[in-house]
Amino acid sequence: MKLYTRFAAAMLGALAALSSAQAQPFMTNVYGRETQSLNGKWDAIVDLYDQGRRNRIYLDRKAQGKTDFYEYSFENGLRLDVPSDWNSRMPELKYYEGTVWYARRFDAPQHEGRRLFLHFGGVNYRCRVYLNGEPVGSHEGGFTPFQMEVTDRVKPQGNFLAVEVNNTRTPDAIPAMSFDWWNYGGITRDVQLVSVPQTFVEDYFIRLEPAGDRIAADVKLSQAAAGVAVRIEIPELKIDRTAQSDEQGAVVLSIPVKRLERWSPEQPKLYRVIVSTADDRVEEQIGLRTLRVEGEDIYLNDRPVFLRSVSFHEEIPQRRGRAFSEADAVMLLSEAKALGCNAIRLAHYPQNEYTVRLAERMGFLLWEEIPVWQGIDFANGATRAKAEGMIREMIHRDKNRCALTFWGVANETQPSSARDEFLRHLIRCCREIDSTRLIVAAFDLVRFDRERQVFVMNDPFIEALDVVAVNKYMGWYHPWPLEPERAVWDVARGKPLVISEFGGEALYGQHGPDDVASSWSEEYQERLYRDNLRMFENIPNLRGVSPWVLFDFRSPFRFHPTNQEDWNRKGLVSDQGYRKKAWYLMKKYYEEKQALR
Ligand code: GCB
Repeated sequence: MKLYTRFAAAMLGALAALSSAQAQPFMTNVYGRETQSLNGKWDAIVDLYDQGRRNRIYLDRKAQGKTDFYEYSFENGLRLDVPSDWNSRMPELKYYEGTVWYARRFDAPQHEGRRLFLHFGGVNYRCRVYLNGEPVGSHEGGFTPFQMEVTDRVKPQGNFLAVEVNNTRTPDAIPAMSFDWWNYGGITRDVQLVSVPQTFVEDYFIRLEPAGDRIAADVKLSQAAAGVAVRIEIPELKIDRTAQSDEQGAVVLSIPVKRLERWSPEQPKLYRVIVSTADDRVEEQIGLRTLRVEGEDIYLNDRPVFLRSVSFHEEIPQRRGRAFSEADAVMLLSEAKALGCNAIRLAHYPQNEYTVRLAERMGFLLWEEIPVWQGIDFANGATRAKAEGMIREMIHRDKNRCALTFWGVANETQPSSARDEFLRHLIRCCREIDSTRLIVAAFDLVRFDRERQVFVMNDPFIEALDVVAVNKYMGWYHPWPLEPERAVWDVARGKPLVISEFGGEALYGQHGPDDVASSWSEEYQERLYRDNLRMFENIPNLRGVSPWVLFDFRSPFRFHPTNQEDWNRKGLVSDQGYRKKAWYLMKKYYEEKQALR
């Protein structure tokens, strides 16, 4: 009963978080549904002065009479790939921040008696969607999915879909005015037309209960349909259970399980799970494992774990563009695997579902966060509502991924009562939907206490977290106050601590003295890594490290004309895919850590 109430409350909460102007909550596991891809070449119009809406260009009118004319046409103009970003399409759009209209036609035959939804994996940053000349919804937030029901609006032939996309930075947005990555604009993830029966399996949350001997399965049908038989099958475990939905259209089961092979980075076992009704059937691979924090340790399947992590942005450096495909996910994750990682911090926003799903199959523990990245207007209620929408959308999408270990609520925030209230609210939202993950935030507040000669941090907010994470750039933004091997930490004792960022810049192929930061040399970066790894031995509650960052990435405020050229050069791997010296050092460190297990 208690479980059920929590699930129902979470669903209601998800609804409440979305303002009426926004899209409805979306179905889980869209890739397990009957879909028609709307990816491909779309027509586009660049609308620098935001005149398209006033001129209703989404009507796509054509001159009829002799006196008619329209000062636009989607035909024979700019073409953009979906998914992709516009910045990498041509030099004129490299720095563009503003509005671009996307449009395409599609047919949708054979959907008699079905419900249809337009599903967007991600559009950066805000968008309005128009179908056959009518507005059908809008969304804000560049890194989470949304959907719109279009059942009564789709024609068998000749539909015209227009999307007004805008990536202007604003102080009330998340992220806000400045952030250290490229502000790629566009429809950056898959677009699909999803076809489902009238009453369909909208949502489910399937996981191993903390004691490890039962599987919890919560299912929610799309309509509050009582008395519908909902079946859950896990053939390999010989589980086949059917239960009737209640008056909310919900089913809550707790199923005993024996001889389970648990998911872990070493053995990323997944089971085929089928959720069905007489009308609908959704299938996917789900892993089962337990997770908890006890004292200063993180336990996965009752064994303490040390995170050999790394971060990357959702970017393919060699292509200079947003990552969006499964092939992109293979590239990013293979390099993390080669480094010896068992964990990834997905920086600094929810990345696409291909990456998350493949990471799970490859055996990475995941940290996923929303882009509450410095400079957020914490006192603004509208901003808080946006953050809530994002965190709910992220958890809603990925809660069935057992690889998901951490929900990250913030990166580098300064203490204030407005911040505390904002973040506490986000944590409540997380726990309401999913009480099984560890809540984490990254801080940049560690400083050297000269009197005590130790590193300390003073932010009472850490009490609200399961795991405390620190970004610390010793040897780069902060000179060493003493020898690295004497640098002792007394930070967040009693809780597990993770170094969520450290590192420094080097230009691949550039050689120079290992003690001059401005040499931007591989030798300097390598030494900086060596020093930091030494310091890590003196952090008693250290339970994981995550170098910043796997690849060089594009950032518009990295101005140095020869060493940076709009690139943040902290990558262990260059923009061309070459490994720098520090990569090899880090790999050795991870090999040694693994051997200690
Ligand atoms: C940080 C940020 C990260 C930056 C990094 C840097 O502390 O969390 O997003 O890219 O520093 O390179 O300065």
